[in-house]
This record gives sequence, structure tokens and C-alpha cells, in this order.
Amino acid sequence: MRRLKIGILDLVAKRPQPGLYGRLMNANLASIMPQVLGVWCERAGHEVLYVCYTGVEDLLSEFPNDLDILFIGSFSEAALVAYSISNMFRQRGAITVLGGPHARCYPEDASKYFDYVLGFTEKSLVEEVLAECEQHRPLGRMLASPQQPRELPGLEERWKFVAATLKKAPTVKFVPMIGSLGCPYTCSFCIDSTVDYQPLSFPGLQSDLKFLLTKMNNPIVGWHDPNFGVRFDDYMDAIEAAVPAGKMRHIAESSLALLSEPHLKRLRQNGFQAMLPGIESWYSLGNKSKTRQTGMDKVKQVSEHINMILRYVPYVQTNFVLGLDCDSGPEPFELTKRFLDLAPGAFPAYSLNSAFGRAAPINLDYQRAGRVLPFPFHFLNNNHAMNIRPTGYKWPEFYSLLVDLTRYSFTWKMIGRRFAATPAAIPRWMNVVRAISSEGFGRIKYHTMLRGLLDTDKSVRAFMEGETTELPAFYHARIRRDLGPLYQWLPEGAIMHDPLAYLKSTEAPVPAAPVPLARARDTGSAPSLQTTVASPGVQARS
Ligand code: B12
Ligand code: SF4
Repeated sequence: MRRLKIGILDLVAKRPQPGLYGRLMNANLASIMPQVLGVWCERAGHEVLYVCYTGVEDLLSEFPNDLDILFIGSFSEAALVAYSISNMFRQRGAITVLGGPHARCYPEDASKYFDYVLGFTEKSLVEEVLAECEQHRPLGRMLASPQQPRELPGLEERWKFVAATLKKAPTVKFVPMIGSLGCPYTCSFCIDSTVDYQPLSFPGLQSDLKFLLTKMNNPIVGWHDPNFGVRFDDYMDAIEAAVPAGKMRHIAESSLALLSEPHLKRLRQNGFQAMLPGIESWYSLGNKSKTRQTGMDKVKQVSEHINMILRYVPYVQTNFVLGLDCDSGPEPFELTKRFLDLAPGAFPAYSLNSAFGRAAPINLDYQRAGRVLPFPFHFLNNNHAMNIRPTGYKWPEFYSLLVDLTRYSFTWKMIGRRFAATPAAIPRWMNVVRAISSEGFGRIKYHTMLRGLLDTDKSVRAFMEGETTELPAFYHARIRRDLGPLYQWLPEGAIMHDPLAYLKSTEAPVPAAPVPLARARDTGSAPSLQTTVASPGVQARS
């Protein structure tokens, strides 16, 4: 095979000029797979140019004009950036390939703008694409390995890509690592609820940790495992065997159920500095936090648990999902405020209930009920739009409560209480920076603006009620602003997508028009884990 000039772009940001928190943190959000891809392509003898876009680079000039093939890894929120770049490089003669969360969630849409769209990606699939490397237009090939890779290249092989990205992180630097794929839990809203849990090699993990110690002093490892610590003892044994006490720090996402006091003791001994457990809601999803209580009882129990975690781990982010079907009226929001009062040291991260295409089985139910709104991908990041019409709220009420809760979470008084209740210096200041930047004050401003538009801009209200699919000028203007010079490369028609593509691919009856909300409420949209997830358009490769 001829030696190809390959570009690999990891889109961590969706627009230039990030805020303070973005400038400090974006490089720490780099994905592992684009680096893995870099290793696989180099192993196959090709020339690789890898770029992690954090919002400060000039995307128009980062890659040379004569690439043979460009791989882009993208979340849905950066999909329009990815589509524009793909268009630009296709016009320069390159073949383009999309992978990552957006490709897994919206392959049909992405195939209009890429020659290849990859789901699960094993080395053999990448080799196949490189061997063929042909134009597929107007519709790209949708390919997927039959399962997640059984192994990934170690940190040493990925290091040159990791180091290039970490240079862009001015202060704290997280080294991305992963020890497992999939998850044994079955939360119906989650992309991994249907993916078997699979630990990667523990000896491999030990060599990665040992290698890292040769490269950095007291490094911080950011674990990308969907649910870190499912095989808790194996992980801790591996860390203890490879790392002398006090020489490494770690950050991980874990379900609350796994954070018992004995586990926390061991996590502290091994340098765990931050945990991100999911609470999700006071009325459901108890399987994840292993709580039987609901309402205020759950608030008390969970806040005690979080305070206990904070005695062992200095930084805790608690994740909530707002607008779930089990919630209605002000009570869930009020309960969250009580939680903040009782556990002030935790940083609250709020996600608006969102359906990312074919990410989760429950999305079929939302689509069948006609509740999924065609918000452009650019706003699908759990914050800038909620693309599922809620059953328990009218939009103005929902946004009023959201603004109120966000304000409550980031008053100076609450920021002060969080500061005082956080037991270490870096986590304390991290919380302050997050609060006064895009994740706190920025959210208050954005949600308040949206709440105002619901009263003053009929087009916004009509769109959110599902009465029209015409995109309000407000959203269009933001896309144009965020894409900047890339906007001229945005392919025609790319701003909107078919929100029912997943349902259509299962060949189930599709509602002709958005279903009025009252009907959605009557028929219900109960989570259905038994839903068959068919993806006939995606060819599985072995
Ligand atoms: C770890 C993680 C993070 C980490 C690391 C992010 C990162 N850049 O990788 C952190 C905490 C930073 C994070 C942040 C966010 N996340 Co996140 N995250 C995850 C999580 C838990 C695991 C993803 C992972 O790394 N898996 C391991 C890899 C190896 O497997 P994989 O992702 O399945 O990838 C396979 C294929 O997709 C493919 N592949 C992956 N990337 C690429 C790239 C190329 C070029 C190719 C060819 C193939 C390829 O190969 C892999 C092997 O088969 C998933 C949920 C989940 N359980 O999967 C959510 C998830 C990916 N996150 C999600 C979201 C929404 C976010 C945020 C927007 C949340 C927010 N509001 O801040 C931000 C966006 C950050 C950003 N722009 O980079 C959504 C994405 C939905 C979507 N369609 O966009 C997910 C799916 C969760 C969900 N809500 O369902 N996240
Ligand atoms: S525990 Fe977390 S990773 Fe596992 S299925 Fe539930 S939400 Fe997904």
C-alpha cells in the first residue's frame, strides 16, 4: 500500500476563543481514540499529523492542503465544525472519515458529509479503510466493528500525541487513560447500557502507569472508563503494584454505588483527587446510585454519602439530569437546592435531558412519542438545548426553575461555602474558576436569555413546542458566530437533521408530525430496555 499522508483531528471545542475555564481545561478533555488511531496508522507505515483542537488553533491552517485522508473524532456539539472541515478537505482532494460519539449516534446524517463513518472501531477496520481510501459520495460508507476493541495501544506508543496536547494545557494537565470499555449496568439513557463490560489488560495498565512515572512528576491521570472501578480491587491492585504511594494522582467517573467507605480509603491511599458520581434524579435511576429512597430521604442519604466521599477525595462533581419524566413541578429543583445546602463541597453539574440519536434504547421511545426536537447538533451538549420535550413541565416553568437552581448553585455565598467545604487548594480554586466561568455564571446568563426568549420570541417558543421545524433566527445566528470563517464551508442543509433517523432505521411506524405533548404524556414514554436496537444501515465488519 502506498504511504498515505494522514490527518487526525480531535475536536474538543466547537468554537474559537474559549472562556477562562476552556482555556485552562480544554486540552485535558482530549479523547483517547484519535491518539490510538495515530498509533495504528503509524504502525501501518503512514505519515500522521495529529491535532487536538482546543479552540485556540486556526483550523483553516492546521493541516497541509495535500492530505490523502483526514480522520475526525467529534462529539455531536462539534458536528457542524466537523462537517465544514470535511467539506473543505474533500474539495482539496482528501478522503474524510468520521468517528467518535457523533458518528455512533448519528451515522445516517454524518454519511452525507463524510466518505466513511465509523462506529465501534478496531484496528482491522482502520486498516480496511486505509487500504480502500476511496471517495463515497453522495453517501459515505457506514462501517462498524462488531464489538469494542479487545486491546488498545499502550501509553508509551500514544505518548507523542498525549505530550503534544498537554503542551496546550497551561496549568493542570490530565493524562488520558482507560482500563475498561462498556458497563455492566443498564441505565436506559446511556450509550453503554447495551455494551458489555470489558476490562482491558491489567498488566498493560501497570506498564502504562510505570511509563508515565518516567515522563512526569506527580502526574494526574484522567480515567476515561465509562464506569471506573467496576472491578475495583483489580484496578487498585494494578495501581499499587505499579506506583509508589504519593507519586500519582487520579480522576475518575464512578457510580455512587461503588464508592463505599472501604473503597474510598483505598482510593485516597492511591492518590484519587476527584470523583464524578452520578445522582441523576431524586425520583428515579436509583439503580445507578444504589438508593432505594426517593425525594427528601434520598437527598439526606446521598448528601451524607457525598460528604463522606469528600473526607477522602478532595474534589467531587455530582451529576444531575434535569427534566426527566419522573420529575414535575418545583420539587425536584428544590430538593437539589437542599442537597447543595447539605453537601456544599460538591460541584453540581446539571445536564438537560437529551436524546443523542441512536445513543440509547430509550431514545426510540422518545422518538416514537414525537418528543424529540430537531435542535441542530451544535446545541446538543446537555446544556445549550434540551431536545426532549418534558412531560412534567411547560417550557417557561422549566426554564424559570432551571435559572433559579443555577443561580442558587453559583451565588457568591454558595461559591464561598463550596470553597470552605473543599479540603484542598487546587480543587477549591478549580471550583471557583468553574463557577465564575462558562459552567456557572455563563450558564446563568445563557439559561436566563433563553427564558426571556420563550416570552419574547414566538419562533423560539413554537420551535420548542414542536409546532414548527423552522429554525429560529437566534440559533442560526449563534451557529454562524461560533463557526466564524468555517461557516463558509458548512455544507448546504447541514444545519438541520432528521431527529427520527434512528426510529426510521428500525422500520417502526413513524409519527407523521410531532405529537402534542398531552398525548405524549398519556401514552407515556417509559424506559424500555427490551427495545430491539436495529441498525440495518451500518455494516458490521469482522
Ligand atoms: C469519558 C467521557 C468523557 C470524558 C472524556 C471526553 C473525551 N474527549 O473523550 C469527559 C468527562 C471530558 C467528557 C466530556 C463530555 N462528554 Co462525555 N463521555 C465519556 C464517556 C463516559 C466515555 C467515552 C469513552 O472515551 N469511551 C471509550 C472509547 C474508547 O470508546 P467509545 O467512546 O465508544 O469510542 C469507540 C468508537 O466511537 C470509536 N471512536 C471514538 N472516537 C473516535 C475517533 C475517530 C477518529 C474514530 C475513527 C473512531 C473513534 O472507537 C472507539 C472504539 O470502538 C461517554 C459515555 C459512554 N459510556 O461511552 C460520554 C459521552 C461520549 N459524552 C457525552 C457528552 C455529551 C459530553 C459533554 C458534551 C458533556 C458536557 N456537557 O460537558 C462533554 C464534551 C467534552 C468534549 N467536547 O470533548 C456524550 C456524547 C453524545 C454525543 N453524541 O455527542 C456521551 C456518549 C454520554 C452520553 N450523554 O450519552 N466525556
Ligand atoms: S452506570 Fe454509567 S456508564 Fe454504566 S450504564 Fe449507567 S450511566 Fe452508563
